[in-house]
Amino acid sequence: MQTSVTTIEKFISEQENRYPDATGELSNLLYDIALAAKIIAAAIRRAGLVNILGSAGSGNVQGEEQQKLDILANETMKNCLSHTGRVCVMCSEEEEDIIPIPANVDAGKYAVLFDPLDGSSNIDVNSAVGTIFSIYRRVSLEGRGTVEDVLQPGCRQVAAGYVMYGSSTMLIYTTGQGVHGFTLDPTIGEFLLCHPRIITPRVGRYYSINESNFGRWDKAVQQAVRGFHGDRPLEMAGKNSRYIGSLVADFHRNLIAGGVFMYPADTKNPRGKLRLLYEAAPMAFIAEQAQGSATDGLNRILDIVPTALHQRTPLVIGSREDVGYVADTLRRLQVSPRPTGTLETSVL
Ligand code: AHM
Ligand code: MG
Repeated sequence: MQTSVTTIEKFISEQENRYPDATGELSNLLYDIALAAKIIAAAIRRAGLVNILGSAGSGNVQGEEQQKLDILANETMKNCLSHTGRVCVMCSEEEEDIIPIPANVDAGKYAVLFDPLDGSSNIDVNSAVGTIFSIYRRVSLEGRGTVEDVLQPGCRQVAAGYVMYGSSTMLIYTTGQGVHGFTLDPTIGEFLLCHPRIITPRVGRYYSINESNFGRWDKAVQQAVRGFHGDRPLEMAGKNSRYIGSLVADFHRNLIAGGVFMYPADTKNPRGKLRLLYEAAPMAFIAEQAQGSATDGLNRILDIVPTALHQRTPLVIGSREDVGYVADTLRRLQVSPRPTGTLETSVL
């Protein structure tokens, strides 16, 4: 039996020790999230057994059906974060407004945003789902946090990550010092380092997109996807298709094996389906830290200045050359109005 392992706690504190000014607050915030992940993972594992699957009968703010585990995951994240004194405000994909911390708790210096259980339509069929989180330093000057603390462009994130509840539970995070992955060992209840410094391949093996939307995309997106089919061999070598319909699982596979995930705008979702703050921005931070990239098709995701908590965005994310190929194709074939509130766009 292996006796030398690196726990997430040891790894984070070793990373932090490199910075003499670090106070440990961000590290502790990451442990809080790791604790929430263990609680959610345990609930998901038990779900099939205790028959708590199924709709809770209440819609979320996007009018989508909310599953019971969505509620449990949302409450778990809030409970693990709100009383620590490290957080000034929270924000969840499942709630309409910002979530203030309790009045009797001192406000901390971080704003935390999360999608407590992404891909929840996959729960009933026992496919992978995940929790996505994003952390910003507060910008409001005093008191409890405000909406201004959460409406920040992704390039200001101090940390982001996701937990994937799959055949095993994994936690992947970045604090801007590379991307690191941990697997939960259920026998000892610890996340153990398994993927230090993840670098995603420059060119991917896979493309991941919901092709049932093909007829609803504009011509430029169709053309880019035809490239992935292998129909434009001079521009793009054909790729294998993989799509689960669970962003965390689709993104994770492509991060490790190389690939591009796309959820473009379509006639049903003219601004895209995925949420900028809870899905696109944190995943974009991770992708860039792994030497991949992320755009809304044309513009860098991390430069978009959010104007609303539940703003949606088209998303093209993954291996750098594949994301660049999509941007080149869209630029050549379409003149798309730039989304409002975009900072100076980085050259891809
Ligand atoms: P959710 O936040 O309501 O779970 O929706 C987001 C999910 C993503 O995980 C996934 O990439 C996408 O929706 C799949 O959408 P579709 O079923 O339209 O392909
Ligand atoms: Mg989601």
